Amino acid sequence: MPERVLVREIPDSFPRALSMHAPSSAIDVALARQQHAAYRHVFTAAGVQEIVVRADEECPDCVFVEDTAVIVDGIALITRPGAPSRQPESGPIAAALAPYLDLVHMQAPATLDGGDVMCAGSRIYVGRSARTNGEGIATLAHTFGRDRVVAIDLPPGVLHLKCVVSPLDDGAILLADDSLAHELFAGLEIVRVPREETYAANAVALLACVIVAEEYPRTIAAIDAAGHSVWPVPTSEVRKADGSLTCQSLRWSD
Ligand code: CIR
Repeated sequence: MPERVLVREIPDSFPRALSMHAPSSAIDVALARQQHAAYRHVFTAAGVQEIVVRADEECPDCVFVEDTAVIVDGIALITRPGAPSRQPESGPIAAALAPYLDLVHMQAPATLDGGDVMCAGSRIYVGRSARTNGEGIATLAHTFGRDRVVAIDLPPGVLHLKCVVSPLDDGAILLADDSLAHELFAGLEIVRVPREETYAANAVALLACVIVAEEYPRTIAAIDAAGHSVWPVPTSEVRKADGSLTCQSLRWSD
């Protein structure tokens, strides 16, 4: 259970956020902010202390704070996000984390998006992707321990590792069907997400509940059957910018 959560406000420039495919309709910033508030409410209702960083209009993607840091065992690795337009996002997040955590700063030419990193069991899985390069993976391994880090080549078209897999609890993960080989996650219980609900494989597990994208009934039923209570939230606007749930926060205990 995280004690703290860091989120960042949505800028007016959010409709200019990166996306792999043009959305069918433009991002509605007011609706995006309502949906962000619904997401944030789950944490505060669970008693998690919230730290809020102000939006930066020059950074349309700044709500996606997960990509700017990887937090493990009291250390925050401040990343160089793989998209150059997103690299200025890391500085203000580092400043906001500094009172709570020891910071390590990734150096060029390394790039890594936090969305490519998943801690599950004793391991740290990292996706090699269009955003995360070999030097980024080497920095992750150097920072947190080579023995714990498992690198996975992502299939083409998958933006981040956690688009298809996310942790449910210490011993279980949610994994989209037909995405990654189950053998990669030996020792972990796999809760399967049907291929047509792949988007819902990105969920945020708190002690009290699991935050899941609404409108994915088979995934919600699978998480429920695995013994977790589910808190569905709306995601239509972040999804237009290739965002989902884990990417909207950084979570840790200190
Ligand atoms: C991007 O392309 O970088 C953003 N529009 C979306 C980032 C989503 N981040 C994540 O899933 N960790």
